[in-house]
Amino acid sequence: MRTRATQPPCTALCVPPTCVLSAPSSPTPLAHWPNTFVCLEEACQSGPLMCCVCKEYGKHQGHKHAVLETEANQIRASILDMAHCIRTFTDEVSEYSRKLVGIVQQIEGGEQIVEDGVGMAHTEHVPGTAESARSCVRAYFADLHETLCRQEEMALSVVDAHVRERLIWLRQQQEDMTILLSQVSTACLHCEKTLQQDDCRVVLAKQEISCLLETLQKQQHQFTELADHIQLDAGIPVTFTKDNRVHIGPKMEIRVVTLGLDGAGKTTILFKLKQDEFMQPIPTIGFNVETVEYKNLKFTIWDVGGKHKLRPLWKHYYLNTQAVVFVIDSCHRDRLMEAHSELAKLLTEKELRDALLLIFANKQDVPGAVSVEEMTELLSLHKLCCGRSWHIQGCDARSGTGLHEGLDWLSRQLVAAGVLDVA
Ligand code: G3D
Ligand code: MG
Repeated sequence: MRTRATQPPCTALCVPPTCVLSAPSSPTPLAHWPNTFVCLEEACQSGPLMCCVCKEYGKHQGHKHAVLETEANQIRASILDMAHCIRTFTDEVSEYSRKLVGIVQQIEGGEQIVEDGVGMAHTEHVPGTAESARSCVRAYFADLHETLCRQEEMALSVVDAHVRERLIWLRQQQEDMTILLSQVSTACLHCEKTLQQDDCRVVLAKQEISCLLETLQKQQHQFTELADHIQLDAGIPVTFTKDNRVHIGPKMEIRVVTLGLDGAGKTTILFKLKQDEFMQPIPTIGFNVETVEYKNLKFTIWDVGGKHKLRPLWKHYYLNTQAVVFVIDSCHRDRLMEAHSELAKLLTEKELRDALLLIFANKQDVPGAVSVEEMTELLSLHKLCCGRSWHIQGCDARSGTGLHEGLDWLSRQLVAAGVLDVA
């Protein structure tokens, strides 16, 4: 018995042109497939089943060659189409693989044959992008290292200068104390000698002794005053700024300039920080300067008049300024654009390039005041202050609300992390 499993079916290509179809007489070898018919063509008889052409095109009816040819041509055309697609696809994959090889080579670098000036070919090492990236990192860190070494040297020279000055002063003090001790012992000797002399000489020495005792008393008084004022302490408290400068001493001095339009509340802020009490401010004609101590920082704050005529003077206060406090009146919406343009001008100043910028959105106590968020939006602060260390803080200078938060931000920006004494 012919089975499907043991022999392949007849294909279209093996079908003879004159294949004749006939209903299989019963019993047939394919009796288990009652609806199929066997091609009676002799060549098909050797196949296991009805040939596929009979199956597709003409059960009982003979092969329809025209249809067969059309179908075959369609298949051929689709094979050709597919072949074209496959070619394109192969080209694309090859191109991609070629690119991959190229990229790997570019990353790894390697030997390349190049011609010299006289046409002699020789191999040359071409650095890959990996090598270039490594060189870039090395150059960056070498630069950083150099900067750090320079900063370290500068910081050490500050410490050395401090130590030198302090030792000079201490040695001077040592010398002064030696002289003082010798003067005291000379006076004591003199007194002792006088004590042993007869009455007449003692009386004669009265003037000299009282002068001596008076001098000694003066020296003692001076010494006590000095000792009260000077704390003998071997400690050298060191603080670092974020730009790696070193500061020696219990308080770090920071120069701040307070700017803003007239009436924004600059003077009120300064007075509030200084005295922690509200004083009726008078319009600032020139400038006010106050020292405000906060945590381990000592802010020297320059409050410069904000009237239109005085604004050209602002630039005289920029030199060595580490921070600008720009005060804005939050309840004066119609002056916001004027404040914006003054701030924009300020930010273009070369001397203030590295200065921190703290913006106080003042008068937040006034109903309807522009909020910090709205102010940030209205003045396009993110765009305006891009690339600079800045912060906007809402405040009310009359009560002092928000002022210390602003100074806290400044402290955090100025002093290297971990060094700030937050006590
Ligand atoms: P300036 O130094 O920037 O020019 P001033 O501004 O400090 O002289 O303040 C201008 C006015 O605003 C003052 O009022 C002051 O009392 C007031 N002011 C300052 N800060 C605040 C605040 O936070 N809230 C409120 N409500 N008023 C404030 P006068 O009336 O004296 O002009
Ligand atoms: Mg003022």
